[in-house]
Amino acid sequence: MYENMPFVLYVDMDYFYAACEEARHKELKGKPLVVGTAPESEKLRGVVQTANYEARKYGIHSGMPNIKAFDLYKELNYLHSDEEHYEEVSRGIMKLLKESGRPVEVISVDEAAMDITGLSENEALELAKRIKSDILKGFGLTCTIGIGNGKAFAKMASDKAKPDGLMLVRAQDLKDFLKSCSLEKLPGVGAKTFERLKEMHIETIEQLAAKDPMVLIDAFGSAGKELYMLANGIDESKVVENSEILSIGRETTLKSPVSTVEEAMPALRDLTKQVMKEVEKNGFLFKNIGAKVRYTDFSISVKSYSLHNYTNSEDEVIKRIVPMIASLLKNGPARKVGVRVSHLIKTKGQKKLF
Ligand code: DCP
Ligand code: MG
Ligand code: MG
Repeated sequence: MYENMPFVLYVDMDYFYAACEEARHKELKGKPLVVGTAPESEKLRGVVQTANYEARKYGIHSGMPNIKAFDLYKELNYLHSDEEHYEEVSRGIMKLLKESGRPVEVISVDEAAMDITGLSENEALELAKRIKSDILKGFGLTCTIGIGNGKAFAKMASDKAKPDGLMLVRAQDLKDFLKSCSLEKLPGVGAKTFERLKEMHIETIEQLAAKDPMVLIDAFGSAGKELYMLANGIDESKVVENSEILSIGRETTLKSPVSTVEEAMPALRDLTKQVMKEVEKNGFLFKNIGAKVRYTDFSISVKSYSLHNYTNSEDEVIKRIVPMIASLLKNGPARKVGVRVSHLIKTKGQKKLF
């Protein structure tokens, strides 16, 4: 069974947004730091996007309201998130990984899987150490690398070894490794699935592995089969090479909060133009259009629309973005709006198609 599972090296950056900030604000290194959604002047109103490990010691974590984080630790250092900067750093890291010449799948802004099938375990460990040291030298950032047979298990190893870690799960140790991980660490087990499984009296990966797969398929459809396979140490999904740019987005703070899409139109047109400029520069086509608003209470909502065909049409973006923003504004006035395109493919040399 292992011959169908790629040997995978999985990189996940440590406390990524906050680490990017520490790298350019050296005075913050070693002090508890949170990066969050609200500007510094209104920091009690937003949400924690990530916390460095010093702040995590106080129980602060992603998704927690800032006000709670400051309750847990009053002297907390706080910075407003600068996602464009983190995306730029991310692209640099992904480029570095691709320089290995091996297939790299960019999974998220701070995660990537590399297919290292054919390498011995020792060669894989050597490569991982080199990558860790190159990322540290090049960007002043630490990461954790997991290595294993299958993307899912390499990712779980990286989770387990955090921060600044390196962990190889040998094929013969995979079953024991899975036993040592809690159920919610299995890729595909989100909060909802976790609750459903609990109702079915499945609380460990071992219990999931022993379940009749038909029962899981009845409850979760094809995702049930996937869960059963993963729990039994089988992950045949391939590392699919892609661009280091997963999406292109721009957002802007409005001069005053807007309640209707008409008021937001000048900003939306401008943002769309900026996004399209970047799309053209890279020779991309896209298939997904996303709208984002940040409300006056600093909560964020997003919506996205998937097209049937790839495009690079500005009109198409405007046509889809307007109803999405209008619908988001029904929940209240916004002080920030954003436009993003994703599911990108490269069409080098191709001009406008539509
Ligand atoms: N992020 C966010 N909102 C969340 C979770 C994450 O904006 N609720 C952003 C900030 C993170 C980045 O995504 O820095 C990467 O997410 P990870 O889950 O990989 O978490 P970190 O890299 O911050 O920490 P870790 O060291 O646990 O990987
Ligand atoms: Mg991370
Ligand atoms: Mg991550």
